[in-house]
Amino acid sequence: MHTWQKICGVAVVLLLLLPLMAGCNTGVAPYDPDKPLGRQINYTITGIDAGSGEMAATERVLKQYGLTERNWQLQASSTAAMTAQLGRMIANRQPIVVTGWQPHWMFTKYDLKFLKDPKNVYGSEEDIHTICRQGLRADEPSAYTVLDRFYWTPAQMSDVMMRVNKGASPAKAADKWLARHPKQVQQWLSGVPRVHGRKLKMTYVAWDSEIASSNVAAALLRKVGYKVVLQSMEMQPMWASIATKAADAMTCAWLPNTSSKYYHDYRSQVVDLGVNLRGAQVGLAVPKYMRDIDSINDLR
Ligand code: PBE
Repeated sequence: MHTWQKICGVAVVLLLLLPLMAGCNTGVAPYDPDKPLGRQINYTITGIDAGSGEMAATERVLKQYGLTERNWQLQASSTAAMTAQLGRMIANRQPIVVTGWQPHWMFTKYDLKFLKDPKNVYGSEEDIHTICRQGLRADEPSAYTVLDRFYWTPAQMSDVMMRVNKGASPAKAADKWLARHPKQVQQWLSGVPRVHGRKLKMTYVAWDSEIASSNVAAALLRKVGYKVVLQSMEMQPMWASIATKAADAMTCAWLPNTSSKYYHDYRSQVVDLGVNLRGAQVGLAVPKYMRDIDSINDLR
């Protein structure tokens, strides 16, 4: 190939790439209240892992609010990718709509608001439940008791999440949190017989909130003497792991709404240990500088 042919080739490739590169966020203009929001963000809601309950609920939102027929779409990614994109957009006051939830550090770190949901598709407040396998009570009474007692507040969960967001490893953040809350730990462990290196497996989905709760519960069980293995997976396999007794417990069931599909499917094969956190919430969220966008209806 002649040099000029190579130069032409490179030029053509660059020309083709330019519009793509512009589309990659830096080219998005800052939020403009005078333009329809859909056009500014390509009618796209930035989502999380496709298997999560909130993604399923958001698909229902798109239909029930007539957004699907207006070309709105939900883009699946992951918690990490969604929060990274949120951070980038906020740095430039660009528009973005995400699948948000609370407790989560995104609401601590950024000025966000949930969009009103007049049709109540997401449901109002959620509780998070601990679920264990059948037979755990008889096989591992100490673990059963501690998991049954485990209960904390949204502020406490946020505290652990924030530290992980700032770079602490989840296991360290959990240990430190327990060290700072000796009274609560004492209540959880009081009268529980110690064990010596018995194995326990917990499963979870890598949502930041559940990374925090699973690691704190695991750290607590280690204090009792258990060797706890934590394994992250998608939502359906997580429920199946408890139902089939491949795993012993998880702390990730958002009810009555977000996890309802799997709760319903597996209810008869698992044990519900009840609430470990009250007052959680899911919904679409936007930065507060998108002042005139207050309700899901405002996306239309
Ligand atoms: N979440 C966080 C989960 C439950 C916990 C809201 C991302 C979901 O299933 O959507």
